[in-house]
Amino acid sequence: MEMTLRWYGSKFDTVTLEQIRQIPGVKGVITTLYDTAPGEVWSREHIRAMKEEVEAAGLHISGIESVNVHDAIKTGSEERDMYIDNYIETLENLGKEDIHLVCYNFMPVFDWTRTELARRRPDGSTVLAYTQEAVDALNPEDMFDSIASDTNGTVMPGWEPERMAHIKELFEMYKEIDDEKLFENLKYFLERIMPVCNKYDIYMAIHPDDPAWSVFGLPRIIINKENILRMMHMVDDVHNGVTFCSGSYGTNLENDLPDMIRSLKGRIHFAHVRNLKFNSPTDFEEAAHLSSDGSFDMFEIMKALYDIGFDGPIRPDHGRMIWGEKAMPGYGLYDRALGAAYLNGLWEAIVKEEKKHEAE
Ligand code: DNO
Repeated sequence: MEMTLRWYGSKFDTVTLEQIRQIPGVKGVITTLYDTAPGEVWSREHIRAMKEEVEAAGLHISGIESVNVHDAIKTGSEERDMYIDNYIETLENLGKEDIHLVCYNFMPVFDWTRTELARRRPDGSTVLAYTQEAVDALNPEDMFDSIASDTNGTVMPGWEPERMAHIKELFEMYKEIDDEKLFENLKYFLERIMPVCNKYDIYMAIHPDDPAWSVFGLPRIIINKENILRMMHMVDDVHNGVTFCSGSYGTNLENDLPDMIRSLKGRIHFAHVRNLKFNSPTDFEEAAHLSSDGSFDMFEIMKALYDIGFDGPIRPDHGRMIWGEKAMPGYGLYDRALGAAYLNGLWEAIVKEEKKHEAE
């Protein structure tokens, strides 16, 4: 595996490339052209400029998170082919710039959903949190207002104001879309992009729905082992792969994370590893990466990744806000750096232990 950190670009991120470079073991960043809208073609010049900036700081681009998929593609509307053509052009330009990993999601309307961006934990840190009761009491527009008022002045991915201005229209577009239709539209999209992925060896890595169930009555399909295996089989190409995100699949306590990882051998191209603390099955908050701070066994997650021979980029995921840092909720420097160091430690121990066994 390769340890990386997500970075939103110098115009948007409070964390600098120079800081990222000093996190032990981190040489790669996962980044994006944050000021492009879903559906827009990414020009080669823009991609190259981003690459040069990262490389000038002594790092490299390990992958893109995300190239977002336009709602016309997700809903299968008349305009979808035009937007898929644009997506293909973006993939071509990324391939020509030697970028081979693209994370994306197929979530209707909202990307990830949380009901609090700064819940205080007993140690004084603040974290993102979710309660189903709070979602049930909100309508989707209020949800956006509550997120927007709590972002430390940053723009949260998936909650861009331009996008949320159209929320009613977006809901209208999904009126006829159920899980089956969404699967069909995903298949159509993947079948059209696979040739370009094969040509440039680009690994597509779908991000799970977060939380891993339906919110506001919208369909959600990338939520469990059964569905994700269905997706792998329906377009059976190694370039059709997965971002294994422990914090997203883990929202549903019925998901056995190490077992899911093992069942996806060869198809996990990117991993987000973080921990959650459950107060009840429908109330969880994000925790430090350390197993004992939350509800997951992080050793078992890393061990499963090791066992399947995972060699792609991995990144610590959302961190807590600690030590007075002001940053995009979940994406400060300090706690993610602690997370990277901890995950590197687990990995080193697993590798050395396994090598010792092999030598015996
Ligand atoms: C949130 C992230 C998501 C993720 C997208 C991938 O912090 O995990 O926004 O990047 O769903 O397309």
